[in-house]
Parts: sequence; structure tokens; C-alpha cells
Amino acid sequence: MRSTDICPGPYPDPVLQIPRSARLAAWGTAWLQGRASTGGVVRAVTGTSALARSRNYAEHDTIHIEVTGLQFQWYFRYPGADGAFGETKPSLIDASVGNPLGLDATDVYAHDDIVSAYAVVPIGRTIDVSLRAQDVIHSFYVPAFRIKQDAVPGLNPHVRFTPDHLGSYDVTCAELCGLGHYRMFSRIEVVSEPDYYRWLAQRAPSASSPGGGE
Ligand SMILES: [Cu+2]
Repeated sequence: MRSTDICPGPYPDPVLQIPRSARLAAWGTAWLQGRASTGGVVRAVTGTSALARSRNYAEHDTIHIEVTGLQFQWYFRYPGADGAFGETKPSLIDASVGNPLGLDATDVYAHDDIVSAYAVVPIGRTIDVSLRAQDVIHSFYVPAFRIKQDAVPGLNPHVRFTPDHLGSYDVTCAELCGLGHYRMFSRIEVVSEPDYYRWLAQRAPSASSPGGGE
């Protein structure tokens, strides 16, 4: 599933005004295309407020982040200035040398990838999260955003959200993934767009150190 489960909360949301039949048809089209273009169609979670909303945005507005779960940590990868994620190889995975995702330094798209143990995102932009798991099943859970999606080895589900409040939000693992499950914790910092690009510039790795460390 590539839609986010986000409560509309107190905000007006045009998606909810679309007839149910039309929403189902749109969902079916998106499913067949393998794309998350129906933002907000699936809303199984109820509540009183949400700090992010799923929305339809043009692709050029979307920020792509790859999130990898492993025992017992989340890693967030940004594609860098070239806009493309570099190749990763399991044989290159070695957190002790600053390469927890196995980035292949010989790949032309890998040199500017940024890897972080926490996420920074700009307010008001659609964030597309590409989920991966390195070992067992984890579950990417951001309670304040009403987002919970399994990260499964061999699969690559996506979730999207649009943060509309500045702040720092907890990221946990909602899957009992092992003895260290309790400490599988991170955060998403929602900042202004200038602060976001400033952070990216500070984290941009040199050509000799792909990934930028933590
Ligand atoms: Cu986990």
C-alpha cells in the first residue's frame, strides 16, 4: 500500500468530498500504476488531529527519502544534488566504517547520497518515503503523523506525508523485531525550507566519503 493512513483532523480536505466510487476508481488506477497518486484515499485511522496530511502534489514538489530499518536502527537516505539514489550492495554493509547501508562508492550516483540517523524535512512539501528492511520485518511508525507502514526485506513499500507543523516528531518501530526493539527510535525534524537546504548542504559528503556518516 502506498497511501498514508492519516486522519484529516480539523483541516478541510477536498479528497473527502470526492464521491466514494470515484475515489475507488482512482485508487485502482494508482494501484495498477504502482504509484501513490491518490493521497488520502485510505483513511482507516480516526483521531482528533494530525500534524501531517496526505495530499496530491506534482511530482516535482515531492522530496524522496529512503528509510531503512535494521536491528535496531532507522537510517534515512537522501539522493543528494543529482536527485538519484546510488547503488547499494549487501556485501558493502559495514556500520563500523560509516557505511551502514552498503553504498557502492564506485557508482556515479552514490557519491552525493546523504545518510543520517534522523530525518530533516521541510514544512509544506510532500515527502515520499521509500521503505526498506535490511534483516527482519520492522514497522516505520510516526505517531504524530498517523503513519505506520511495515518495512519488509525484499519489498519496497512507500508512504507519503506532508508535514504542516514545525517541530520534532518521534519515529519508532512498531514491529517486535528482536531484543533491541525497545531502542529502535529516531526522529523527524520538520523545519523551514531554507533550513532544510542548509542542513542538506552541511551533510553533503565529500567524494571520498559516500553517505556522509551519521
Ligand atoms: Cu524494528
